[in-house]
Amino acid sequence: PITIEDDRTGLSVETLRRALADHLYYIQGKLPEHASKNDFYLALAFVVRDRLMPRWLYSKKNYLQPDTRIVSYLSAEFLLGPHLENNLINLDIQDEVRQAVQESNLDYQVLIDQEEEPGLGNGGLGRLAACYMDSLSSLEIPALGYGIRYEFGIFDQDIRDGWQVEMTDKWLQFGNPWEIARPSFAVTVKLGGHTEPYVDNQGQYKVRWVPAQIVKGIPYDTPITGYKVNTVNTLRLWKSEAPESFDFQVFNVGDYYGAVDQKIVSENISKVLYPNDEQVQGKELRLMQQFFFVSCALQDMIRIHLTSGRRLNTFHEKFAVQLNDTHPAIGVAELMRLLIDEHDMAWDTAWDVTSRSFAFTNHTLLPEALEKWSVDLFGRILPRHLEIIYEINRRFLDQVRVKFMGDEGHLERLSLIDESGHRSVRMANLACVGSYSINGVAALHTELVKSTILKDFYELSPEKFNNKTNGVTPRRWMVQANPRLTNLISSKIGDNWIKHLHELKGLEQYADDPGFRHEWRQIKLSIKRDLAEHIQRRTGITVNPESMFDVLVKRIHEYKRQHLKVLHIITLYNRIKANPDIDLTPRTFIFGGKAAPGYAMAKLMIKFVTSVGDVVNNDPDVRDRLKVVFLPDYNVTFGQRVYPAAELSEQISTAGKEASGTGNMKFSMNGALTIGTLDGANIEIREEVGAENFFLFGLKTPEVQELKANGYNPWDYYDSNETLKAVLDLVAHGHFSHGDPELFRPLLDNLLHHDPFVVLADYQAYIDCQDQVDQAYRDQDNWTRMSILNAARTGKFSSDRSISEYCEDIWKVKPLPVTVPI
Ligand code: 26M
Repeated sequence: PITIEDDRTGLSVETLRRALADHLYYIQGKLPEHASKNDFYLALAFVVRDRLMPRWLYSKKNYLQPDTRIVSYLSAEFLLGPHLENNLINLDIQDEVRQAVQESNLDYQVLIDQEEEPGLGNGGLGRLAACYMDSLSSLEIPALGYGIRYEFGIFDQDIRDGWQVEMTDKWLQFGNPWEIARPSFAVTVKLGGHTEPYVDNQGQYKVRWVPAQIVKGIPYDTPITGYKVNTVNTLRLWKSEAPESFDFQVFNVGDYYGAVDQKIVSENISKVLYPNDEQVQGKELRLMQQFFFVSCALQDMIRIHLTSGRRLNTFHEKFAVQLNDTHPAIGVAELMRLLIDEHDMAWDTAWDVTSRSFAFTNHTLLPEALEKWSVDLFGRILPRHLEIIYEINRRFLDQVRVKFMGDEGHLERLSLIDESGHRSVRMANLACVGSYSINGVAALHTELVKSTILKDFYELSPEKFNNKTNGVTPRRWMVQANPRLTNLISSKIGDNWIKHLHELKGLEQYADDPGFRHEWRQIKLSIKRDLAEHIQRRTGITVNPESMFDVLVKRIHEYKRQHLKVLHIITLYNRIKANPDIDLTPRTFIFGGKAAPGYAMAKLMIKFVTSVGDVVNNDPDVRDRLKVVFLPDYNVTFGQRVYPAAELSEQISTAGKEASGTGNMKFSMNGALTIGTLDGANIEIREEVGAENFFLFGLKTPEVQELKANGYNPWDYYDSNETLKAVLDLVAHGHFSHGDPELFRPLLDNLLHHDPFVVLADYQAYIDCQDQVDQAYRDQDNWTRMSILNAARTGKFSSDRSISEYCEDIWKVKPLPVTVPI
C-alpha cells in the first residue's frame, strides 16, 4: 500500500528530507545555494519542533484539567544547553534525522554545532533546574518552569594575555527556533509608588497599591521534551516590555525624554543575567528582576487555576511551587498580595493557601550569598510587600514568643527583618516562614543547614526540613555527551539504564572482563584524542592523548580552590626542575570556568593558572610531560565534551563549603575517578562507588571548624613545609610573572595571612593523595576496572531519583501520561 506522510509529523527519512527542504524554502526563505549553515540549522530545528508539537499541545491541555496537579519550578536561572540533539534523542528520531541530513548533502555535526546555547544561568543552581525539568518530563509529571528570558545570558569569556575578558552573550541574534511568544497571556507588574487605604463597594477596608510604574511581562514558551514519552512540559520565560500606553501620562505634559526613560527601565528588567554566584550585591534592578518574574508566574498560575474551573482557596491543591533558592522568595508576599488585594481573600485563608503552596530549596551556606535587601530600597520598589512582610512577621513572632518564651535571641534571629545596623529584609527567613518544606541539596549540606544558617528555624519546625541530594540527567550527560560509551554499555546490558540508572549496576560483572576493559579504555582514548584536537584548535597547545586527563571545571571561586590545584602543578614542576629525569606520570591539566566580573581574586586565579601554564608548557626540561590548559568560555556545550574525556575529576573544595556539586556526578558517570574532599555530594559518591575507588584527602568539616576556632595560622604551614615553601617562594619571586613579584602578591598575601579556605592546611594531604593517583594510573588495568565500577555505581545520581523523591516527599504529585490522539 502507498502511505503518504504529513510533512509536519512524518518520521521516515524521505519525509524528513522533504520537510527540511520545505522549511528552508518557506520558513527561512532561502534557496539551498544561498543558505548559510545557520539557515540549515534553523530549518532542521523547525522540522524537529513540528514533530514535538502534538505532544506539547496535549501536555498543555492536561494542565487545564481541574484535577491535574502541577509542579511549578520558580528559578531565576535555567542553564539549558543546546536543545536540538537533546530533542532528537528524546523523540528517538536521531538515526532517521542523521540519514535525512546526510541525504540532503549536509553534515549532521556541523548543523548541531550551529546552535547557540541558551546560557540563562551561572552554574550549578541553573544547571540543576535544567536537569530537573528534563526529569520531570521524562517521569511524566505535569510541570511548568518559570523564569526570566534574559536577552543576554551569562557572558562569553575570552582569555587575553592570560586574563578573563567578558563579552556580551548575544544568544538571540540569529533567531531562536525553540521559543514561542504568547503575547495573549501577557500580564502587568507594578513597581514603586505608595499604598493607600480605601473602603471597597462591599464596605471592606482594603489597601490599594498606587504604583509609580507598570511593566508588561510577555511569556515565551520553550518545550521540554521527556525521554521516549509523550510528556512535553513548558518552560515559560518572561520578557519585560513597556506597556503600549507607557508614554501617555508623561507625554501629554511634554516630557518626551522622561517617557522614553521609563520605557528603557521597563525593557531593562529582563535585559541581562547577573553574573555573580555565591555573592550578592543588593542591586535595585536585581530586586526588580526577581519580583517581575515571580509576579508574572503567580498571575499566570492563578489564571490557569481559574481556567481549570477551580476556586482560589484550593490553589495549593493545584500547584506545588518550588523556590529555587531565595531568588524567587518574594513570591510568598506576592501571592498574599494577589489573594488579598486583588482577589478579596481574607488574611487567614490567604496565609493558609500560601504557606501550603511553597517549598524552598537552599543551595549555599556561604554567608555572603544570603540575600538581604535594605528596608529602604525594598520599600521604594515594593511598598505593599513591605507592609505584608511586616504583618507576616508580626504574626510569626507572636507564635515564636509562645514557643521560646522570653528569649530575645531567638526573636532577633528568626525575625524577617534584620534590625542590627541598617535594617534589612532577610529573604531566607521569608522563604522558611512561607514554606511547608525546606531542603538542602546533599546529606552533609542538609545537616549543616539545620545546625548552622537555619538552626533556629530547624528548632522551631524540624518537620519542615528534609534532604534531597542533587542529581543530573543521564540523557544529556551520558547518552548525548558520550554516545560511544552509551553504545558499549547498551550492547552489554540493554538500554533500560537510560531511564533507570540503577541498572548500570549490571556493568559490575564486566569490570574484570579483559575484553570489556579494553573496549572501555579504547573509547576513553578516542574521546581524549578528539578533545586533544579541540584543545589544539582553541588554544594552540599540543597535548598528549596518552597522558592522564586531569580536569577541574566549575565556576572560579576561592572556596572551590582552583589555586590548590595550581600549587600541585608547581610542586610537580619543581620536582622536574630538581631532577629532570624523574619518572612521573604524564598529565594534562584541563581547567575551565568563569569568574564573576567583580570578583578580583577569582580573576587573578585565572591569571595564575594561565601564567603557570605558560612557563610549564614551554620549559624544555618538562619535555611535554605536563601540560596546563585553560579552555576559555566553559559552558554546557563544552561540558558535554570534557566530562567524557576526563580520567581524574577534581572535587577539592574546602569541606563544608560546596553544598553538593553536580559536576562531580557527571564525571563519575562517565568513568572518571574522583580526587576529592569529604564535601557535598562527594561523600555520597564515595559511599556508592566504594572508598577503594575514590581518592580521598583533606580536613573534614569539623576539623576545618576546629582549626579555625583555634586560630588558624597559614604561615605555620608555609614555615614548616619545605616543598610548600619552595612553591610559594617561586611564585613570590616572579617566576611565573616575568620576574614581577607584584602580580600574584594579593593571592599570596591572602594565602599566607588569611587563607579563609584552608588551602595551605590541606596542601600536603593533597600532594600525597595525588602521588597515590600517579601510582594508581600506572596500573592501567586496575585503573580501568575502577573506572568501570565508578560508572556502574552512579545510579543514585540520576536526577530522576532526585525528582522522584521531590514528588513523593514534598510535592505529592503523580505521573500523568499524556495521550496524543492520532
Ligand atoms: C544571587 C543574587 C544576585 C545575583 C546572583 C545571585 C546568585 C545566582 C546564582 C547566587 C547564587 C547562585 O548560584 C549558587 C549555586 O549555583 N549554588 C550551587 O548549587 C548547586 C545546585 O544545588 C550545588 O550543587 C552547588 O554546590 C552550589 O554551589
